[in-house]
Amino acid sequence: ITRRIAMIAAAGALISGAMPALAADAIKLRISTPAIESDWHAKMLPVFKDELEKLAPGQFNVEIHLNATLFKQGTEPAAMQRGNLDMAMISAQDIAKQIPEWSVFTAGYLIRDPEHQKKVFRGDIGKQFYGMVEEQMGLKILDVGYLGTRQLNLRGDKKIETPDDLSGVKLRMPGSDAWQFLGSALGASPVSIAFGEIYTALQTGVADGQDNPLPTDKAAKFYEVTKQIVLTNHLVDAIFLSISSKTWDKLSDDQKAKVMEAAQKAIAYNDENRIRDEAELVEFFKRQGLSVYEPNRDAFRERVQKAYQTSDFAKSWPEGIVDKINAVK
Ligand code: KDO
Repeated sequence: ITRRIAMIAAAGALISGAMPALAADAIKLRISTPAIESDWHAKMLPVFKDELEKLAPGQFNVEIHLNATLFKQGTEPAAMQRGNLDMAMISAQDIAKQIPEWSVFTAGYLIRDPEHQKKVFRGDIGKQFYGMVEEQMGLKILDVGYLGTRQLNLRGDKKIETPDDLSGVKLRMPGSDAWQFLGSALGASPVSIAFGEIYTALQTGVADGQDNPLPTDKAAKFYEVTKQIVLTNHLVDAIFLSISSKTWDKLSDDQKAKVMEAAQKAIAYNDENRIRDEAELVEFFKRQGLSVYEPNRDAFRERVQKAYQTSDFAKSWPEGIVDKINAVK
């Protein structure tokens, strides 16, 4: 047996010596996400994979796992920290569980629009906050992606003008303190449900509503089981394409640069498609029979901003950070 193993090993060495681009030599990059196939942040992953293959042929083996089949929503950071997962698209809410300063980015009505988001995270503030993630969590954020601007999407047909109108509304939010807090700040009664279970929860009435950006509402067909979309614009949401330092540190400088380049191409693809979609989708939902309208946004903004300013979260925000974020033009 030993001889046979030795022979196989020798043959392997021979083959890999002759063909360095063999898949067996390639660095495996396993990506896990709760995103569904038809949504833009899922569609950007094959873009990442193809770009990386073009830039570094045969050097990487990108494996994409959608629908939270590999890791449950929100457990990806811990999986990457343990070295069980290479890459994921994580949220500020996920990060805030371990780095309380990050909760500033879970606050509603802070980031103004996709452009503001890019400038904040690609500038000095991003450097400071990405540094914390690298040092404290052992994760490297490659780039920020625009997930979209979150809106309310409800089963009932009662018109919503102000946060008071949401009183008693069971609003599905993802399962973490930061998300639940946002639901309460909006005036609703938050219920924690994973992304993959939203459709059924809306269908059966376990939830009266949910909040997601319009492109996701379309991709997940939530319009089939809801009657209205209230354009609150309450959270300009981000996803952070990240890689475990355990994987990142194994790469050569050249490979790092190529992974970064492919990540930025994928993010650009996601952002362009989402921004275009958001401009067009109101009409789509109206054609599906939903009523889509703007509530009293000032009333929502005032209530949500006050809730965050006076929250425990705010106690951990770096001094002056809100002013600094506001000042980014
Ligand atoms: C959601 O569960 O509502 C959410 O939009 C939260 C995001 O942080 C992100 O996890 C997203 O779901 C998934 O990628 C599914 O689109």
